[in-house]
Amino acid sequence: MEDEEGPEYGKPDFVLLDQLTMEEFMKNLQLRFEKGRIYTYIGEVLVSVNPYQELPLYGPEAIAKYQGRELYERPPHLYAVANAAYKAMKRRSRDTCIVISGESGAGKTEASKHIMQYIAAVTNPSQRAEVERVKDVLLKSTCVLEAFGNARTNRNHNSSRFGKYMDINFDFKGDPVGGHIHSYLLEKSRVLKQHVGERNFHAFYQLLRGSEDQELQELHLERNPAVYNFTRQGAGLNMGVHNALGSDEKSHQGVMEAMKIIGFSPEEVESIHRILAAILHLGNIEFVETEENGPQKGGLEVADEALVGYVAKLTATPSDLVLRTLLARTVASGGREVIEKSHTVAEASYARDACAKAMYQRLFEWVVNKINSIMEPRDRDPRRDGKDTVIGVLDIYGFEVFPVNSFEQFCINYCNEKLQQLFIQLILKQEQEEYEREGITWQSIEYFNNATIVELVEQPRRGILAVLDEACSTAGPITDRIFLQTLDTHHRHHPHYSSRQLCPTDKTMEFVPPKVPGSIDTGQNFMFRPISYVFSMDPTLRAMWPDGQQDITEVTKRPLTAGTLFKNSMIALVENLASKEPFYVRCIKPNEDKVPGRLDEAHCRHQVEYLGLLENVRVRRAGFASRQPYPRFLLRYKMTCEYTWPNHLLGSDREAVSALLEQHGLQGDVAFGHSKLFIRSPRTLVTLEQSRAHLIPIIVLLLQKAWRGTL
Ligand code: AOV
Ligand code: MG
Repeated sequence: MEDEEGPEYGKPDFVLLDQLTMEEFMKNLQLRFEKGRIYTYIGEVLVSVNPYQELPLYGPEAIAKYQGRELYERPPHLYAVANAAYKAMKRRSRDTCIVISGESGAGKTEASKHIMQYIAAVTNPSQRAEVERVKDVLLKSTCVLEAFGNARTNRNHNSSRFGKYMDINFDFKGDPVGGHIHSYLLEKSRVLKQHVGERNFHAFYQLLRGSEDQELQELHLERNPAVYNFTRQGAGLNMGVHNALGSDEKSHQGVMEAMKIIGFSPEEVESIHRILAAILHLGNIEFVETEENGPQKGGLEVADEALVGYVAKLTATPSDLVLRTLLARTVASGGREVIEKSHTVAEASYARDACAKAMYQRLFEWVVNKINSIMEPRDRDPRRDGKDTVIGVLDIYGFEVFPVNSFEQFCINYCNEKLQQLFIQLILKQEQEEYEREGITWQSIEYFNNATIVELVEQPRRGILAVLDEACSTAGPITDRIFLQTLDTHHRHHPHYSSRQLCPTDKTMEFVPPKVPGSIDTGQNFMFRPISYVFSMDPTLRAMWPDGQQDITEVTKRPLTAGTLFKNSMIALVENLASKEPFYVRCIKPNEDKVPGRLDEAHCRHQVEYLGLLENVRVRRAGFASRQPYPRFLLRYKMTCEYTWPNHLLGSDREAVSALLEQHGLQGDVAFGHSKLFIRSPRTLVTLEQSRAHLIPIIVLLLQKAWRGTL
C-alpha cells in the first residue's frame, strides 16, 4: 500500500487482514495505535482512535503530503478523507458529506476541525479576499460555537452538547464561498443542572474568569463561579481548565477575538455578556411565601429583589415585568380572553428555570444564525441555478450513558442510532450500486440491522416518541408509571427494549427509555413563555424573540413537542446526508480515563462491535476486498510482469491487467468490471505486494546503475 509504512505497523486497511476475526481486528488496531498510527481504513471508511496526546500528524507539511493524492497513496489520514471528499466535489460536481461518528470523547469534534483546516489550507491559491474572509469565518466559528455549545462532562472535557452539521459552499473553482451551520437540539437542561464533576457551558466560566474587573462590575458579577447556582452544581469547582487548549481566561480572549473576526459588533458582544450575566443572576433568585401579601399576589415574593433589578437592567426590561413573569403567568381562558394566574413557589422556580433555559437556547440559536448570515454565499454560480456544490461535515454529540439519563440523552442516543442506520444503508447500497454499475454479480452478507431500534423510537402510535407525546398531551399530572406502562404493553417482548419497571437497574446499551419526570418537562417543549423579553429595549435580545409579538392566544396553542421536532429534524438530516456522496470517519475512544497511549481492549472491542466495523470489513470483502481502476492498478504493479513493464503494448489497460494476473496465476480471484478490477481475496493483493516489494530493491539498483552509466 504506502511506502512509508512497513509491515511492522500492521495493516493500513482492515480489509487486508489475513483472517477476519475480532481478535485479528483488535490486534491490528492495537499494534497500529502503539506505533502512533491512529488511523486505519476499511476501504474508504476511516477508523480513528483518539490518541489523547498531541501527535506530529497535522499541519502544513502533512497537508502538503495529501494534497491532490489518491486515498491509498499515503498512510491513512483524515486529510486523505477530506481530500477525497473535496476531489469528488470538485471533479464531479458532486455534493459530498463527511459523517463523523463515535461515542462521547472519541474525537469527532477534533476530527472535524482537522478536516476544516485541510480544506482551508488547500483552497484559494489565488488568495481572493472574499474567499479568505469566508475561510476565516468558517475556521473561527468553531471556537465561538464551542464556547456556547460545549461543556465539560465526565466523559469529555470539551463535550459538544449540540449536534452540528456544517455545509461549506464551493464555487466552480473549488474555493469556499460560504457556509451554513445547522445545529441540533442543544442540551439546554445543562444551564440549570450539571452532574457531579461536570460544568455548565464554557461561556459562563469564560465570562467570569476572563472578563476585566470593570466589566464584571458593570454586569454585577463576582468572579467566582461558586457564587452562582448555575455554575456550581457540578461541585469540583477547581475546574479552571476545560480542555487541552488552556484556561477559561485564555479561551475567553480567543472567543472575543474570533467574534471580532467573524463580524459580531461590539454592541452585540456586550449584549451576549449581559444575557449570560442575567442568566446567572436569574439562577440565584429564590422565592418565599409571604402571608401579608395576600392571595392577589399569590403570597409569593422574591427573596433578593436586587437580583430582579440586575436581570431587568441587563435585559433592558422593566423590572415589574421581570417580576410578573416569575410570579405569575398569563393564560388564555377560552376565546380571546387572557387572565393572569399566580404561581406557587414550585411554579415560580419552574418559571425562573424555564426562563433561563429559554434565554440560553435563544442566545445559542442567535449566535448560530448570526454566523450563518455572515457566511451566506454572496455570489452564487449561475451555471448551477444559483446552487453551489457543497461539502457537509457532520459532528454530532456522541453516544453517552449517564447514571441518570434525561430526555436529552435519549435524543442524543437516538440520533446515533439513526446515523448508524444510515451508515448501514449507504455502505450496503453503495456497494451494490457499484457492483451493478460495473456489471459484477455479488452475494449479500448478514449484518445486524439496527432499523429495529430506530423503529422502536419512531413508530407511529406505538413508538417511544409517540407514547411520550401522548403522555405529554394528557391533561393533568403525567406520571412515570403511565408512560412506562404503555411502553411495556407495546414493547415488552421487543429484543432491544428493556423495561425500567421490570428491571430498573438495567443500564446496558440496549434501549432504556429516559427517566420520565425530566423528560416530560422537556418533551412538552417549554410551554411557558418569558413574556418580558418582548418588551426588552435591547435590540439583540429582541432579535432572539422574533416570534415575541405573537398573540398570546396563538402562542398557548399546543406546539409540537421537542421529541417530535427532534425526530423531524433527524429525518431531514438523514435525507440530506443520503442525497450526498458520503465519506465516513468512525471514531473510537481508547479508554475511559482520557489517558494518552492506552488502548483498553474490552472497551474498544465493544465500540468496534456496535459501530459494526467487522461487518463493514465483511461487506467490503464479501464481494470483493479491493477494487481499483485499471490504470491505478497497473501503475502500482506493472513492474511485476514482463508484459507490462515499463509500459504495456496491449490493446487496453484491462487486457494488460489480465495478462499481469495470468502471469501470477491470480486470474481466478478477480472480476473485471467496466472500469475497475475487483479483487476477491486480500491474499491476491498480498501476493502482488510481496512480489512488488521483492522487486523494488532490484529496480532501484538497476536505476542507480543506469544513472551512473554502468549498466
Ligand atoms: P467528541 O467530539 O467525539 O466527543 P472530542 O473531539 O471533543 O470528542 O475529543 C475529546 C478530547 O480528546 C479532545 O479535547 C482532545 O483532548 C482529545 N483528542 C481527540 N482527538 C485528538 C487527536 N487527533 N489528537 C490529539 N488529541 C485528541 V462529544 O463532543 O463528547 O461526543 O458530545
Ligand atoms: Mg464533540
